[in-house]
This record gives sequence, C-alpha cells and structure tokens, in this order.
Amino acid sequence: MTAINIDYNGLIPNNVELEKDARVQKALESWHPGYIAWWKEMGPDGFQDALVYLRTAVSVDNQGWAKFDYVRMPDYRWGILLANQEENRTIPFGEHFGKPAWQEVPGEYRAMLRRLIVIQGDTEPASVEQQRYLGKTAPSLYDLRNVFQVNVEEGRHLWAMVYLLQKYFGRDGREEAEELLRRRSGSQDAPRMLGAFNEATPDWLSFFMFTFFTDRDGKMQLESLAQSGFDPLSRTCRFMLTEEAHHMFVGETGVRRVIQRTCEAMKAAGIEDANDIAAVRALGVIDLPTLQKKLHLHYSLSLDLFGSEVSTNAANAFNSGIKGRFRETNIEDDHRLTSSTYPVLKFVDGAIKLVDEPALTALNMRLRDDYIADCARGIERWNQIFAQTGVQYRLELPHVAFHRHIGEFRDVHATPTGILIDAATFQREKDKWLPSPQDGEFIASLMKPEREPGKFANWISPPARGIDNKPGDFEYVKIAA
Ligand code: BYC
Ligand code: FE
Ligand code: FE
Repeated sequence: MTAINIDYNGLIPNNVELEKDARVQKALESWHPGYIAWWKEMGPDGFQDALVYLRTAVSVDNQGWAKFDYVRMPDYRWGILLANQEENRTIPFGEHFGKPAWQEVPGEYRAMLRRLIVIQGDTEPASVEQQRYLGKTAPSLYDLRNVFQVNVEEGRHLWAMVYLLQKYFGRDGREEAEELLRRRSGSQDAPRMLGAFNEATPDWLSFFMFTFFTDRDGKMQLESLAQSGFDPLSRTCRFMLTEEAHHMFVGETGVRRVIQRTCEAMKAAGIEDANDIAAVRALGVIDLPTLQKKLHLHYSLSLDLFGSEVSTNAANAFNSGIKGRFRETNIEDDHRLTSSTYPVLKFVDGAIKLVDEPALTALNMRLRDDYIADCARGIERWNQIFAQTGVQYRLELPHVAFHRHIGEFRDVHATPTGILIDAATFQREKDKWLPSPQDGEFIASLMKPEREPGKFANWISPPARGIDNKPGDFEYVKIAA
C-alpha cells in the first residue's frame, strides 16, 4: 500500500500530492470561492459563526481516522481524501476483468464516467440544500451538531467528485464543476438531477428518515462505484463510505430515539392502542402510524434512485468495468454476467410478476434488492424496541410498487401491501399511507428548538451515548452570542 499523509498546509487539505500538480491545484483553488459562496448561501441557515464540535479526518487508515474539535463551519477543512492505493489492483468485473485497474480515464468510457461522477456529485450539495433550515428547530445541541457534521461531510463529498472532474476531464470537467454549484434542490429552472433530491426535508423526522433511507442509497451506489476499474473513483468512494456510515447512524438512531420516546410516553399514560392517534399526540410525541407514513414516503422516494429495473445504462457501466455490484469482489461467479439471468419484478398483463431477465440489464434491480435487504435489517432493529417496551406495533417496508415515479411501477397505483388500485382510489386513500398536510402540521408543531446542553425536546429520547464519548450535558454547539 502506498500511504500518503494528509497535507493540511495548503488551502485544500489532501493526500493526493496536490502541490505537485499545479494545474489541478489552480483549478480547485479557483473553484474554492464559488464553493464557499454556495455554502454561505445554501448551507445551514444561521450558525455560521457557531463553534461546532466536528470530526475532521487526520488520516485515511482505520486508526486515527478522526480528530474532534470546535470549528466554525465555513472554516471546516474540506479536503481531497482518497483511500490508500491498493498495489496491483485489477478490474474486478466486466469485459476487462482481471486487467490492471485504470489510473487514467479510458477514452472510450469518458462520457459514461463523467455522467456517473456528475450524478453522484449532484446529490451531495443537494442534500445540504434540503437540510438548510433544520438547525432552527433542532431538538438538542447533540442533534444540531449531527446535522452539521452530515452537512460538512456532504460538502466534502462534492469536493471528492469535483476533484475527479477537474483532474481527469479537462475543460468539460471544469464546466460540470461549475454547474454543480449552480443547480439548486427544488428549483424550477435548474433542479438537482435526481427526483428525491428535489423534495423538501421539512422536519427532523424527515431528516432522520432521509439519512436512514436516502443516505443508504448513497452507501449502495458508492459501494458499486468503489468497485470501479477507474482506480481514482474507487479510492475516493472507499473513503466516502467511512463517512457515510455516520450519516446512517444519525438516521437509524434518530428514528430509534423517536420510537423509544413515543413508546415510553404511551406506557406512562397507559395507552394500549397505538392507533389512538389523538391520545398519543396529546402527549406531545409522534404517533407510530405517522412514523410509518414517513417511512413509506422516504423509502419509496429512495427506491426511485435505483433507476429502471431493466437498464442498458447499468449493463454498459458494468460491462465496461465502470460500476460494479454491491461487494462485487465477495461474489462467487464469473463477474462477467454474459450468460446468467436475474429475477426482476415487473408489471405484466395487469399483474405484478417475477420475470427472469439477462443479469446484465437487471443490475439496478439487483442493487435495489441488496438495498431492500439492508433496510429490512434496520427496520427489524427498530421493531425490537416495541418488544422491549411492550407496545403492540410493527413497522413495515411497503411493497416496491407503492408510490413510485421511476421504473416498472411508475404508471400504476398500488397500496403499501402491493394491491393494484386505480388512480381515483389512490387519491382517496393516500392520506392513510403518506403524510397528510395535517400530519405535517402536527409534526411541525413539535419542532421547537432545544438549546440547553443536555436537554432534549419532548418528542425524542436522549442518545445512548455521546459523540466522542462526551458526557450527556456536553455543549456540542457553542452558538455565538
Ligand atoms: N430521478 O437506465 P435508467 C447519495 C434517469 S445518493 C431522475 O433507468 P440508470 C446521497 C437516468 O438518469 C447516490 N432521473 O437508469 C444520499 C436516465 O436519464 P438519461 C447517488 C432518473 O442510468 C444522501 C434515464 O432516467 N449516486 O450519494 O441505469 C445524501 C433512464 O435511466 C432517476 C448515484 O446515483 C431518478 N431517480 O440508473 C447525499 C450513482 N433514475 O441519462 C448523497 C450514479 C433514473 O437517459 N448514478 N433517471 O437522460 C447511477 O448509477 C445511475 O445514473 C442511476 C440511474 C442509478 C441514478
Ligand atoms: Fe454523500
Ligand atoms: Fe451521506
């Protein structure tokens, strides 16, 4: 392994020997002011002068990954950090299987690679934009610090993709880097590229669901790109994945703490029926059916991020060695998929059926299946809380045909259990399945900031332990006077 320490001396911290590459260094330094301007305009609203107890990478190996310190967000050291280069790495799949991994962009795949890097890059600032107003209503300083940690790291993920564009794609790479700062989540004229990244994140329950479900799509896509035969992409994704784990931790434990608090409040008040929404809401906690509706929403939006079940884009990306499968190197097969098939859930003759498709074109479906299995494990961990607290309830993932806008099921309507219904029925029933305006108003009414160290809003439990093992009343954010 060739390990290079992170150089924190220049404007842009990095472990890619940027100082030896004047052209790229100059390109990144001239992109930097635009990035800071974007951060100030579209990053967290307020709090830019607050001291936030943030984690910064000091090395990319497993020991000593992180250093914690109080930082003002605009002073966060956004850097270019690649996982160490694996010696003699070979392309792990596709028609070039077994050949040495590429250190430069293969000319014939340039357009495809650029497109995937741009799509990946576009999601990162989009999520920061979506989370822009959450600071105002954070249920504790602990949670406030966590959303800011997620935000600075998503900002760094943008840097990771922009580095690849600037270093390997010349003038059009520079243009794409500018466009990444120009598009805006939810904008009419210049929206972000993928659907889920133009949706609102109106409250903290949405934020936790987003980091559980949508950041988990990020994990799956980054795992696939970490397999890439284009080695710089693989290395940068491998390091991003170590940050991604924290984002999913925030989501999983966030929802867990909401469930915990609701169950405890129900028990204390002697409420047995989780569907007695009025009684539960009167306790100032989030009722479980509303939680289930938020889950339906964020899960279905995240499923759309896998693209069409059957996709020639996906087949081409795999065949050419650009984008692999989830944990490709652990799979035991020929890694070429030229003759195998994969079962795909399709809409055929008015019914939902499993149909065998060529494995190469079914790669989006396969990744989505891996994603669903990963989600389901998380849901089961949440469901254990009901057993532990003695509340009769279960959270469920809805059927993949429910509430979809991309792929096989985009033109049909289905219930959360997968029964096909007509548009009028869906319209009539949808407030039972997805958050209604009234649900939104109720949740919004709970979103009152709690800024005293060690205190938490009534609707959420404290975390099991502090960040960096800090005590319960630690002041994670020092809000400037
Ligand atoms: N919305 O063959 P198809 C993350 C377009 S999240 C709008 O079905 P393909 C993060 C598609 O672009 C991870 N358009 O799909 C999480 C294509 O358009 P063109 C982000 C969509 O290409 C939280 C057409 O439909 N990374 O990191 O096989 C916080 C037909 O496409 C959508 C990646 O996604 C959609 N949902 O697969 C922060 C990895 N879906 O080209 C960050 C890179 C499809 O015909 N991206 N379309 O105009 C990819 O690998 C693929 O582009 C996709 C789509 C999986 C997204
Ligand atoms: Fe990210
Ligand atoms: Fe993330």
